[in-house]
Amino acid sequence: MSELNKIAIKILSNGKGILAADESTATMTKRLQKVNVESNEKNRLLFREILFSASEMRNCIGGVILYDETIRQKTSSNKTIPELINSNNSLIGIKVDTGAKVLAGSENETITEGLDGLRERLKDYYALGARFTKWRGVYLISDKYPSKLSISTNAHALARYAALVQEAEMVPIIEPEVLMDGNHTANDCLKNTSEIIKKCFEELELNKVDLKGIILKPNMILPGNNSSEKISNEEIAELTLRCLRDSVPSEVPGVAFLSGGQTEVEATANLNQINLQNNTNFIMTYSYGRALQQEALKFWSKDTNNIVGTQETFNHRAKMCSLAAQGKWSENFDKSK
Ligand code: 5MM
Repeated sequence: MSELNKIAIKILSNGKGILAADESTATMTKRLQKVNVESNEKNRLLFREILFSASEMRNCIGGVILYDETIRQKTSSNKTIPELINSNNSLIGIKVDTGAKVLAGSENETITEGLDGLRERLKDYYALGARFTKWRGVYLISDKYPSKLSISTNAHALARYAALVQEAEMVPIIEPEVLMDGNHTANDCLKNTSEIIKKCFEELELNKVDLKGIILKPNMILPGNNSSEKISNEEIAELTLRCLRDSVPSEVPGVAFLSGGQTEVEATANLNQINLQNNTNFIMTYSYGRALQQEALKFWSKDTNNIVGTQETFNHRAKMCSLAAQGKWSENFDKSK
């Protein structure tokens, strides 16, 4: 087993998943302002430190994705944030893209940037304790999109990123996120997501990326959030598994889904069903941002001194996700809370 494969398995196995706490300052500011908390360096650190010190980190979170600001911060007890996360037997991840920018040649689509100087930045992050990284390509579905240009340029960037990350001895998370925005059907989502993922793997292979040493972070296959189509958890699981079986090479150790704007319970129920129906060899787990954090953020915003209550809220959600990653979740566990 290669070192990179060992890292990927350690992050994803035993009912663990990933906490995506890599919101850039702009995104974190929006999330804090929505709950009437001032966004400053101290508050961003405070909320994240509360989550990273919660007791279920040890059982449920195999890795945390951080943003550049956070990986350099120190806790109230003068530990570095990487030391705090590592003390829970969880690994450090870092977002290394510099964001989705307007794609020249397309009116509404984006290309994710950050390749310039990446080799040097990776050395710095490794020295700070990072052992895995994240890069997110963003795709739209509509009558015109995704364009061939967006599919091809984002796959190329993801593959060049992944090759550099493995050269730096870290595991790259490949995140091609097909947004839920729009009125498309689940079948449109299936067709487009499959094409996008296949193109990513074509480029990854061309760039000689070791597929045993990556983690795929895709969206689930869902109807658009403005679509009138309603489908069951079983159908979502069936379509998502069909997509991954057809487009992901079998060497890939695991898939960690993004929550993509689903509610906490939807993201949990769908992951649970995917595990119940899983007919692939891939580990199927979570790399959730909002679906792990938003309940805790709402709770904390009402009383920022209530650390215990905020941690209990986070612990509950992490436990539900961990059960779902093992196909052991039931909605009664969420109702009885
Ligand atoms: C945590 O949010 C990340 C986005 O941050 P920026 O937009 O500020 O770069 C995002 O990449 C996230 O990791 C994934 O989309 C998964 O998050 P959700 O909330 O969809 O599970």
